[in-house]
Amino acid sequence: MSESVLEHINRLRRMLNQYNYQYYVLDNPTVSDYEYDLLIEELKQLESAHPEYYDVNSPTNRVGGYVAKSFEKVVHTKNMLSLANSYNKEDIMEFNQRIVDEVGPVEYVVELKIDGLAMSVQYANGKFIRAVTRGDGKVGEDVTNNVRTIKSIPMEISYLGELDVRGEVYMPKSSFEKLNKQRSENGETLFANCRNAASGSIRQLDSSIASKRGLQAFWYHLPDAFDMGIKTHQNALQFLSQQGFRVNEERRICKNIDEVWDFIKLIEAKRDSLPYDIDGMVIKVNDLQLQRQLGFTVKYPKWAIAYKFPAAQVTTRVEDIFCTVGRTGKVTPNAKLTPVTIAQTSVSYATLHNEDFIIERDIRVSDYVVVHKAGDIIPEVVKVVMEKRNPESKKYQFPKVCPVCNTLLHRSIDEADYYCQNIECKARIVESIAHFASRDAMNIEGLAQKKVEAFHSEGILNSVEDIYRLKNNKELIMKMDKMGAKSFDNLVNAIEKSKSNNLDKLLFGLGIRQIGAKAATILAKNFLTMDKLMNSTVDQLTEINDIGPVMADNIVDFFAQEKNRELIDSLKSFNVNMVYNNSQTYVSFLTGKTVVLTGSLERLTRNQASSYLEQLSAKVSSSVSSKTDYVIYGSDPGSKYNKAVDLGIDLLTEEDLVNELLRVGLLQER
Ligand code: 1X8
Repeated sequence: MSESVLEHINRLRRMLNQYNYQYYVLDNPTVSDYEYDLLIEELKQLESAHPEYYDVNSPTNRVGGYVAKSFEKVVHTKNMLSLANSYNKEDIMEFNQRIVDEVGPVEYVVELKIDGLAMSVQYANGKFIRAVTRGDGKVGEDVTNNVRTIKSIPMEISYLGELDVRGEVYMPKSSFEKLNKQRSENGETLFANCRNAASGSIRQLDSSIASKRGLQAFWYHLPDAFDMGIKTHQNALQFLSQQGFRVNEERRICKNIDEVWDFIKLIEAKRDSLPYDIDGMVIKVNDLQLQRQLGFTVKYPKWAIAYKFPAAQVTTRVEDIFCTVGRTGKVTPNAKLTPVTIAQTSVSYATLHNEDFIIERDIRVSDYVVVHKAGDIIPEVVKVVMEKRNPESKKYQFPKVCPVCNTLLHRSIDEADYYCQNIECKARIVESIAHFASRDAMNIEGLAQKKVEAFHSEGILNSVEDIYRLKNNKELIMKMDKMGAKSFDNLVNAIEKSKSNNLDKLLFGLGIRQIGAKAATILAKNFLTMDKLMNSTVDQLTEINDIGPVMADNIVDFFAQEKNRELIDSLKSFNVNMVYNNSQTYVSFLTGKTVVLTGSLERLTRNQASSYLEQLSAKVSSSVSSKTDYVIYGSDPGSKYNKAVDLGIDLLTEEDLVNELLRVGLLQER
């Protein structure tokens, strides 16, 4: 008998699930990408011809595409625990002793502690139904649609009872490097480490983004194992493996605590060669009956502990201490170091933050210092190795005058930083101009720091407004820079283009103290024109959410200064745009959808609601039909509401709409 369509679809799904398992769990592909793609294509066509056989868990549905409005909160049926931490052999011995005192000598399972984000995945009737983040351990967020795109996670298992499996979603080092390379090419901010990248990917509302991030997962905990009749943790892991879950094989059963320590040392030595980041090890009592007996403290299980590797720290020498001056005039001390490698990158400089930081640690030129990466990214001096100090070294003297313009520096009593107060200081001018031209501000390509310095030295770039006069210096610029006519034209075009930037970019570019990109956007949206903002009062400013009194003071101060008002006038004379154009594209679950409004709304007028929906690129229609995607209703809705119910159209309240407008940033909280 020939196969029915449903049988055909099911056979393809089974094959593809099997191929996913072989590829992503066993790391052992059995078909070529080409064959795999052909089967996916065949399945896609059958599914689109037979929507009645749609299955959310189909292999075709693992590339994402679902765009969520937000993540639903979910209460964990069993708390997702965290573990007590330990940092050295003594801590581990103590942990063991407490257990021995209570239940006698035990066997341990020692596993790697994966540096990702903890996840619970849930199954019923052999099907994947939900994935929830750890959250605060009690309540997490439903990230099912993103987790579905991680192809090593089984969508079907043979166990038919309800199952809650816990583990870690992480980003392999190779995916992390690829992602950051891409982001760097696109001028996007880089992720600091694999964990942040994994967490940022899982928090994407559009699951097709998560699907492209190369995420992976390891599973290490089955909270119901004991109740399922499983005797040991090792057996629980084997059960998970048999069900198709990816379980880390780098683990060891240890008969006593010395074996535990040996295994820790062994893994620590090869930590860097693993294809994923780990931040330590986890030690668990193997016997589940004994785990029960040991129980919990208020916070942690008594039958497990995390061992944290020491953060990467390296000793090197301070060759010099020098200060840099930022655009606000702030003076920052830095250490020039003999280059060393920390966590795979070469480090030659470390920030010393401010005078107090140096005094507290008594850091001197020629000292040997221990350096680490704060938050695993910014190199920082931890301490001086006093035994190695040259007895003839002298305390570091913070400069009294600006290292760039020699003006006396100023430090307020309640501040840690020194400032150069000379507004003509070359460093301040160059930094301000470079900031104005930078990507998140006016985004003038070809006018980075080095160029600004060079033009400033030539005397053709002494202020922000001079940027718009650079085109009059064609000969000089081409000569000094060995720039071709084409490059010069590109620079001039980039400068011209910046004139039509939106108001928020200009506001950020002005470098008003404490006004970052986000505050600049809020100001632009609220005031719409430079003139209105320039003439605003502290009261008007603080009425806006997110604008505090300090920011408000800084804004009013900035525009009170004659030279700043002159700068704005001058920019106006060059036709730099001074108004906010709200033509930004907002992406929402309503984008591209046909929407009908009905009933009376409270927070928004009907016109406002329509206009906001149009800004989301939704089509607002006046009558309900089968083409309608959503009906948004207020109080006393009429026949349109009833028709929507009859047709099974999704209904939204005004509050749903307002929440979405808040989320995308079209509305601000009141
Ligand atoms: C967290 C982690 C655990 C394990 C691996 N990686 C983690 N990040 C493991 O048990 N192998 S356990 C754990 C926790 O309970 N908080």
